[in-house]
Amino acid sequence: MNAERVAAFHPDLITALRRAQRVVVLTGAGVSAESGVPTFRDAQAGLWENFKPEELATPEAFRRDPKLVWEWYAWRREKVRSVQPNAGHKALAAMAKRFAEFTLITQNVDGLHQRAGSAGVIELHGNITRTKCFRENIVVPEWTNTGEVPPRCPQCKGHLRPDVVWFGEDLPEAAINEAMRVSSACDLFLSIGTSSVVYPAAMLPEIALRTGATVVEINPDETPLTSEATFSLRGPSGTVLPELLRAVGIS
Ligand code: BJW
Repeated sequence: MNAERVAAFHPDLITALRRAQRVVVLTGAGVSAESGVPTFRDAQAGLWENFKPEELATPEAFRRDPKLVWEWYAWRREKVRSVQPNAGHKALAAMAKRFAEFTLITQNVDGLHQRAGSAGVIELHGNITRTKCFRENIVVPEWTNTGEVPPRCPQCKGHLRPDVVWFGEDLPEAAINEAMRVSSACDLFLSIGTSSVVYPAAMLPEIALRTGATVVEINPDETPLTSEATFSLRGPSGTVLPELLRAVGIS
């Protein structure tokens, strides 16, 4: 594709972007897909192809087989370390500077928005690069590597686990509260690269719609949000976002 091409977007969408004062963006795994990070519900590769992510990302799975779950996250952590932010992450970092208020909320645990230059990112589901104690629920920055998998907490000798939010666990309170506050007070909400099936994150565009915001979805596939969104743009975020910004005159 010619990088200079500017796709035709609905004129009302361009107007909404040009007029927006308070912008909220919610991202999901699709935003990192073009960096080479498999999306959450993608088929797992190699060693992990026989496991369903939904069945590994739970406290019950960790209790049942802590070694298996720790190793899955160790494999994913290495993957994340080996990749770079893509054009979609960079477009969002550039957008922040162009609106009076701009909040980036992510469900992703890979830290790629921050590496692309986004500041103040609200991480709803934690961060895979941090580790915490399963028993005490406190972040553990360092531990002695004895070869045991998972390693043990230096304080209580309980198992360590990734500092991410598993199914059935509460989201970090400050993060979800702030996400709901900005979603109910924005005039433009973008939902990008998420299947819109995991709550409470999937509630955020619903809140924005109810309070009268323009809601724009960017995704190659339809989701439960598609029929509700004001505009739904079909395509990969690493292409659609830069094109949209060029059309609005932001990049
Ligand atoms: C592209 C692309 C490209 C591809 N460009 N796009 C209300 C109703 C029903 C259920 C519940 C409810 N409230 C709570 C629940 C239960 C549960 C839930 O939502 N279950 C549903 C699945 C039914 N929620 C919870 O348990 C949450 N906790 C909670 O609510 O606490 C209170 C409570 C406690 C006890 C009982 C009940 C309530 C916690 C949710 C935690 C989610 N954690 C995970 C794992 C994080 C760690 C890890 O990564 O391993 O977060 S699950 C997983 O899903 C991960 C993701 O952040 C999250 C969302 O996935 P995402 O980002 O949408 O990825 P995909 O793979 O699903 O989709 C990718 C999309 O990208 C696709 O649409 C592609 O088309 C698209 N795409 N290429 C743009 N290039």
